[in-house]
Amino acid sequence: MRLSTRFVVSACASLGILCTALTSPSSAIAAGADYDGNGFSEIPVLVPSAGGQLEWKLFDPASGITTTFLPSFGRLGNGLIIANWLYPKVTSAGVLNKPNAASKGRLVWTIQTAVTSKRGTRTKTTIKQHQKFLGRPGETIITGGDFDGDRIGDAVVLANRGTGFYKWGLRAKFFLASYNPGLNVNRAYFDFGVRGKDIPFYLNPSGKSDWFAVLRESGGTYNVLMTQPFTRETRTIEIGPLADGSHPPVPLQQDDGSDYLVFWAVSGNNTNIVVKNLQGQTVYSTDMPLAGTVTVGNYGPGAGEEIAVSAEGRFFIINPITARVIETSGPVGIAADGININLLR
Ligand SMILES: [Ca+2]
Ligand SMILES: [Ca+2]
Ligand SMILES: [Ca+2]
Repeated sequence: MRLSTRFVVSACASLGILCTALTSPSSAIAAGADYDGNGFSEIPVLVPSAGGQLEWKLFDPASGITTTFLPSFGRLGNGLIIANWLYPKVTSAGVLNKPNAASKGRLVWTIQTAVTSKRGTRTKTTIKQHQKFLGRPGETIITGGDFDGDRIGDAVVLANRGTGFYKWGLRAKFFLASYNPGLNVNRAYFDFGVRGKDIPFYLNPSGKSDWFAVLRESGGTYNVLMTQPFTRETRTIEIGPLADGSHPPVPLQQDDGSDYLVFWAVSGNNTNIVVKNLQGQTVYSTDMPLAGTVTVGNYGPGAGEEIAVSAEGRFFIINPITARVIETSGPVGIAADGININLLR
């Protein structure tokens, strides 16, 4: 049984472009990626130029409308750090880059937020960019989670040192604190999960905050182990066997704020999707007729978040509660969402 890594986007190959480390997508307490704060998620679709720069388009699957969000931000080979870094309801675009001259060996975190204001009939959009340095090449960077429950995205670095456990370094209010001098970045470190064996991610089992989580294989079957870093509460879920090539699970938010887990695997020209509740029971499964990328967000009015499976501008939007599937078309590029697990070497 082999799990594929979710560190590298498979959509790159289908674009005919060599790309090494652009992160795979995947949402938690803050729904998917909501750039205008209206409660529904847009799908960021990153379109690489011949030179490798990325144009950020926003595809709204509910209306079918695509807008250009950022004409040029980041490039192929960057990681993605899309999260509600500054505002509880508005998502910032973000890229993670290798160290530069100023960063002293640390990874470079850059976010851009577009704030639109209306005065009379005129609309003005201001783009703000913020940059910070944290983590090193070879360390896993997890963004999109909200572990202290303030609805602002928290940064996590899994350090490459110490014992055989992942050392989770949590920085709550990571970007926000830079602009609020009175605000302390809450730093904390926790040993959790076996380094190099368990697959780290996060989920929200309570509706209150995200928990650290790992997927652990044992004799062909899987468990999810999770812990809340502040209360130290722990829980284990028996998942059972998974398909060959399964991607690590993606949290899918329900209306009460708690998550289901989405497992997915591409096999031939199909994407197989299995949704499990936190008792480990399968609540929905389907095969979509394209070899696609899976993203998660609140893409429509049906209960909870939806799953998008997309490739080459074809998008299937699936609500696992109502079992309703909608096919629509959008931009061709690399579809992303607000759960980003990065490993830059
Ligand atoms: Ca929106
Ligand atoms: Ca937070
Ligand atoms: Ca929905």
